[in-house]
Amino acid sequence: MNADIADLPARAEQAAGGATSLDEIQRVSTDFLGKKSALAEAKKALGALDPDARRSAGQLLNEVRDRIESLLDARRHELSQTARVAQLETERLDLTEIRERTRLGHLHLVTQARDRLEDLFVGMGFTVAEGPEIEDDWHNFGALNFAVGHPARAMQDTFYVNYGEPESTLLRTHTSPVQIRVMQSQSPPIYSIMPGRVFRQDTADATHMPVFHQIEGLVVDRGITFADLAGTLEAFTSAYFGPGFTSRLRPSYFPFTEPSAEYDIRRPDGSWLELGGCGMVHPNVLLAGGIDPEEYSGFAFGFGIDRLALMRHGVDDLREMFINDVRFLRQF
Ligand code: FA5
Repeated sequence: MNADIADLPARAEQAAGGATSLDEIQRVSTDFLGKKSALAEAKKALGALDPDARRSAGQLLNEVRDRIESLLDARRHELSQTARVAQLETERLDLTEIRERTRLGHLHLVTQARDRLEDLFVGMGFTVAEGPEIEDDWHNFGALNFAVGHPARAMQDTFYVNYGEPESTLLRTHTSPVQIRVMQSQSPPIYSIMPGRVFRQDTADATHMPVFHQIEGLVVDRGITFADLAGTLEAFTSAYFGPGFTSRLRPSYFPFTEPSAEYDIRRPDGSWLELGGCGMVHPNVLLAGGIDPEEYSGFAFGFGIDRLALMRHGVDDLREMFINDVRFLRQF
């Protein structure tokens, strides 16, 4: 019996080595240490031995059991480590893959254009001002020298808001009313730009939207002339569009500027597009803003931001920018 028993640890080690899971180790443990194991049988047989032989055989059995238990423990530990590594591996998240799937978007073309315009003019010493999108008739028309019933009002087909007297409250048709608010809130020198959203009953086509964006510019100081206006627009054109684009001023009419001009841009393909209006601030407008036209003069301009973005990126239809097809927007 002694030889068989002394052999048990080596056999148990071999069986444990072949086990590949904690369940299999449990089976090996039952085989070698359980009630029906050779060790248990040998223990039962101890009673038949004489006291001296029983003591030494008992000691051997205890040593064998301890060795088997510790080698099974060691193998259990090894297998649970391996299982943990395997579990970590299957639960691993590939974060690079997730980032790929949730690609970051970017600012809309018009917002990009607006930010860039602000940066350019702030760099030229202008401040940025804003006004309300819902305006009263006086700021949008009256203070800008549009006479009541004057056909010039029909140049900008207005959306009226059902508030107060009929046709007294409206969605602003241009950013020019912000000029009045700026003049009322500060005294010259004024060098400000006023970007914002405007509304007209225009049918959407390649160059028109019913909701669009303008950027207004207003300079009021002593001794401002038309040459300052032309020089500012020239500097702006080359800074914003870069080489290949030129601009021209074309005589025009706005009730709030005198003289007035249209500002057109020539695309690299040779075609022209009207981007905005400009002119010397009319004395009546300075007066409405609380400024003495005998002491100060100024110029103003108002450009369509959407059309600026259109030109800059070579898009040929304004509507493309607002359909919000990501395949289109992603290009910019
Ligand atoms: C004005 O709105 C004047 N307030 C501009 C101005 C300001 C003149 C200061 C003098 C001094 P106009 O209606 O032309 O002008 O519009 C100016 C620009 O807005 C146009 O040149 C064009 O670029 C843009 N625009 C006008 N209507 C639309 C539209 N429906 N969709 C997109 N852009 C438009």
